Amino acid sequence: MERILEGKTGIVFGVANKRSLAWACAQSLAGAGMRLALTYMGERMGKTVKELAGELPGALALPCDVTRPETIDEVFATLREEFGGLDTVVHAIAFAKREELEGDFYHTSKEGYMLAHEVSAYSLTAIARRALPLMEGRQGTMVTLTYIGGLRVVPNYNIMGIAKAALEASVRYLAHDLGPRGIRVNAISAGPVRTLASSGVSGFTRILDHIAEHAPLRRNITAEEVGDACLFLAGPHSRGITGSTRYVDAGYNIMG
Ligand code: NAD
Ligand code: 0WE
Repeated sequence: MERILEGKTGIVFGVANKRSLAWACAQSLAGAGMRLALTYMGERMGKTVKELAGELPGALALPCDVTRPETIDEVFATLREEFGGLDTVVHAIAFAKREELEGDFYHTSKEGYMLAHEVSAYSLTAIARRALPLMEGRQGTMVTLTYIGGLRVVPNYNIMGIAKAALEASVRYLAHDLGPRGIRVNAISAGPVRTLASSGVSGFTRILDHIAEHAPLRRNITAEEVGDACLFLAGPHSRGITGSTRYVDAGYNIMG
């Protein structure tokens, strides 16, 4: 691996454990020489994520709950002290109440609708606004994670699909706002991968089997493939790309 991100700094939001797509992104970025901060939610994840950060040279592990904006402020205050500036933000956070991810979408409660959007969509903008002062004049990049359920109907994905549609639109508006400052913003639309979030989904194995049978590559993707796409979108090889959603899904999205 060429160390194309040597001397750069980044933050990866949403590490829960070693299966997290956030962790795969962190490993790819750190492998290219980037110094990282990882964020986790709640002290229960703290121990695991501190151990994971220990595997990456110079990495920090910081608590952050995006429903508590003061915790986002604290993250960026720490980054200013420890890193000075920031080149890359990776956003890999999503949450909806479990009862909203089954049955008919029209049963979605107002509270469940708002929570899914706060955590899974608005948080990207809340983070971007705070990251901006640290990213000024550095050709920075932001990468978020989305899913095909934001574009097409995936049964049971429900309110998360609406939130991902808002997230993908946020990527375009942020790309428009930040482009003049040299900052690029893109999303990776990943195929299904077994993680803490997806293991809580009933019927997830059936979804994996369906992809393995029907995707052009006739297999599922790996977290490492998402990490490497993140490396591409965060690094100089994608310097002409902003505002886009790139599929890392073994080609499944082209199927009719
Ligand atoms: P994960 O459970 O490892 O990661 C989700 C993260 O969101 C966790 O670290 C969790 O702590 C964090 N989070 C939830 N609520 C939060 C809050 N209030 N404040 C801060 N953090 C909070 O699962 P994952 O599958 O790696 O999910 C990462 C991203 O990838 C999500 O945006 C998800 O929608 C997306 N994605 C996942 C898949 C998949 O099949 N696993 C496919 C496409 C996209
Ligand atoms: O974005 C996701 C996961 C999102 C998610 C999952 C959970 C499960 C546990 C958000 N919040 C929660 N809350 C919980 O309490 N994916 C792309 C994975 C996923 O989730 C699905 C899927 C797929 C694929 C939900 C229903 C149908 C398919």
